[in-house]
Amino acid sequence: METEENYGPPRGMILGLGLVGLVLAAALAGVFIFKLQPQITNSVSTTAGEASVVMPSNAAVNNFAPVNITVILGVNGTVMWTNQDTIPHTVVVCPVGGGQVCSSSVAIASSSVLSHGDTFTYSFTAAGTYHYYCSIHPATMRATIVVVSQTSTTS
Ligand SMILES: [Cu+2]
Repeated sequence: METEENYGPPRGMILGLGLVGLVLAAALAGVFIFKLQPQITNSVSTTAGEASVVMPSNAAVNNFAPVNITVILGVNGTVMWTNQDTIPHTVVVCPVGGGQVCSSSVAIASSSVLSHGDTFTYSFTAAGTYHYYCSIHPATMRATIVVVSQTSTTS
């Protein structure tokens, strides 16, 4: 990214255009993936910031989306769930090794009842495989977040 030193246009302009291009490319890629792969089951997000999971329309049948994601500690280890459904849902995160549906007494995070448009955010602080579920629809709304440390993703 440091190859523009000897080119004519001001560096600020190049950086600005580059950033705009990156944002546009990311947005287009996101739309492309969303349109063509709605069944995606495992999403590895490396975008800095919050990782996003939604309860889609008819989530009691359709489950969380994506149902499995992998996030990176220190990059996007904070996950935000958004209820896009018209039916209330919850998020109950079980500890590593705690199973897919754990009791509320051992859960490491539990949302309140989320109505349409409500969000719940949780920041993971340790690597591991975390299962979570909706306490209102525990039989059908079950999903997983794999949290990896940043060092395990650099080569
Ligand atoms: Cu639910």
